[in-house]
Amino acid sequence: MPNRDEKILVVGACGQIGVELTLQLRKMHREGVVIASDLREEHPLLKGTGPYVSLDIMNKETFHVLVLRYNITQVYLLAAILSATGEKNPTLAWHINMQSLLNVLEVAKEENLAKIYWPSSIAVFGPDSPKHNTPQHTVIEPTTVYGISKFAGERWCEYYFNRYNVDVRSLRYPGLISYKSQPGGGTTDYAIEIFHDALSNGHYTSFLNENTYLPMMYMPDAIRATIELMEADASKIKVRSSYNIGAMSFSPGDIAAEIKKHFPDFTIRYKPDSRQNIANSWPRSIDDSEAKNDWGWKPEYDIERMTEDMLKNLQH
Ligand code: NAD
Ligand code: AKB
Repeated sequence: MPNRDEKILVVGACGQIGVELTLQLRKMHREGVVIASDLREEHPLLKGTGPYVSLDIMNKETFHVLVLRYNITQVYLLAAILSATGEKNPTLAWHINMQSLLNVLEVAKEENLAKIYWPSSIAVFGPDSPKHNTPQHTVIEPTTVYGISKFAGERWCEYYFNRYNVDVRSLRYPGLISYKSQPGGGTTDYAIEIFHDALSNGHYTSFLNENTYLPMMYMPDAIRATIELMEADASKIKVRSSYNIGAMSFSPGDIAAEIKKHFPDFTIRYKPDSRQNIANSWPRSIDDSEAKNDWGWKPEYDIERMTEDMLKNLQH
């Protein structure tokens, strides 16, 4: 049951996850409880569904004032620079990914906010981490600036929880596949582009090789995981850095074969670019048994069901 005094701020609400998370949170709460914010103009799907404010999360003072003005009790921080974009400007990616989190954690500490959500990623793992069923606790030596910032962010989350009792919760999302809003510059974006190109011209040129396996998840599972984690009793949250969560693992070859079941004339060509190196450094599949044991995580979508749903929705 949502608490009547809860006031939720989503930062980065116009991005791939933010739009869908905001819409889902608004379904669950009374009108006006969920405030969406972003640097960008309000996303068309959010218009008319609730309050929207323009916010640069890098400005701690403005954020702090907003928290006080709206009596915010929970923050979902989704603003970040993703893996592929991060490699183009590493110092900017580090600055934005770290400072945004520190601003939120500091204000959460100062104002005693009830709960914070901040996502990490499978990008925390590096080439020396086990590739198959990568465990929760293992070698973590990321080689991308995005992964380094996510790993440092996880340490900060655990630190603020242990030192200041800030109830911050986190998931290491796999690559997320969705149709409502565009992806924001990641290495797993191919798995979304392929659907759009399959429908618009029957062909896709993949920037990853045919056999590049990566952990993936359909957006409805990711949104549900986020909300289930945030609603779980605090006593169940044993991992205060960030939880591994998984759903499926596939390669560009696999997803092309799945699309071909629906469109037999679909063709694919492989032309790997610099994103191949990023993908090579990441796990192929994830062990999410701690999330399953601690707070009951269970994915619903596999590659078949996800492909069917993506194609159905993109054709409407
Ligand atoms: P996205 O790039 O689609 O969205 C990020 C949003 O943040 C954008 O709308 C952007 O305008 C906004 N933003 C950027 N800088 C800002 C600032 N200074 N102030 C306010 N807003 C700002 O990203 P996403 O895919 O929705 O990812 C959200 C979070 O989830 C990120 O932390 C990302 O690392 C993480 N994540 C995403 C995936 C995925 O596959 N999408 C996988 C793992 C982790
Ligand atoms: C990316 O590819 O950068 C993201 C991620 C897995 O964190 N989708």
